[in-house]
Amino acid sequence: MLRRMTLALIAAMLAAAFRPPAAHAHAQMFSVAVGRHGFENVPDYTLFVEAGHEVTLTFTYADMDLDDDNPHDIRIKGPGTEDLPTVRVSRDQPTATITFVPKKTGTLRLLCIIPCLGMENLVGGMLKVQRPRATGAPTVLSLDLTPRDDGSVLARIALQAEGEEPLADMPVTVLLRTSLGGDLVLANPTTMEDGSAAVKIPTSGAGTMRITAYFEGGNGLAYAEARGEISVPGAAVVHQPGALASPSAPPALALALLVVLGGVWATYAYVAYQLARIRRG
Ligand SMILES: [Cu+2]
Repeated sequence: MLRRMTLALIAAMLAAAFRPPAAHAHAQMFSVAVGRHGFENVPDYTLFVEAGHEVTLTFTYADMDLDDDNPHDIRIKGPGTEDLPTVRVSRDQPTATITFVPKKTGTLRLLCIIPCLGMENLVGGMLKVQRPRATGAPTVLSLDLTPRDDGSVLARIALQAEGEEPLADMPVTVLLRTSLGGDLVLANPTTMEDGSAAVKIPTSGAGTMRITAYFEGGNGLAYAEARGEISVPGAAVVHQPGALASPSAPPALALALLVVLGGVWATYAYVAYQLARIRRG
């Protein structure tokens, strides 16, 4: 029964979210490929974990395609990690595990501490230790991102309890993942009668926007989140410079400017002339 409920919830979350959440509450087991292109092939690998709950990281060697061995000594650095082991993955030892309980919220670093091929890609890993998430009756949050004609993006959120029952009057948070890796809170709407909320997100140029919406849970309801990505095209409308900032100012504006400036200088000249006359007098 419980297993069926769990499966149904996972299926619903997968269907609702564009991508499954990075971390499930309390099942903090992660498999991390380690190779010359970075942790999981990216130089800025980031993992979100909950404080106060055990985290298990299983590292797997990802440089098997090289002719030579390229061992990596992996370490977690940051407050409270002094006693953690440094583990090695290599051709002969392709997996290694670190298990620990992050005590405090904050950011821990994940890095390779020996010279290796691609070492520059293995120094920027991060473990973001977050507040423990509320547990309770399962909730499902869905996020839908649609581009609007004015260049902004409309984020529509729906929050439901089990059995698709809408959850009204609940605070949800909409975050933007910035290029620096931080999260920026965009809005904190409250769900309406039908469990929905909508937020207009301004865009600041072309690129991919990564949006996360979450419901904190509490009062017997579990945490829920959904993530989405949307590619924003040229969005030239957003930061259009004023007419005078353009390389060639339109003639009418240039003329107007000339008249105004001319007026100012004429006034100066008149005052100077009057002063000279008074002095002579
Ligand atoms: Cu290495």
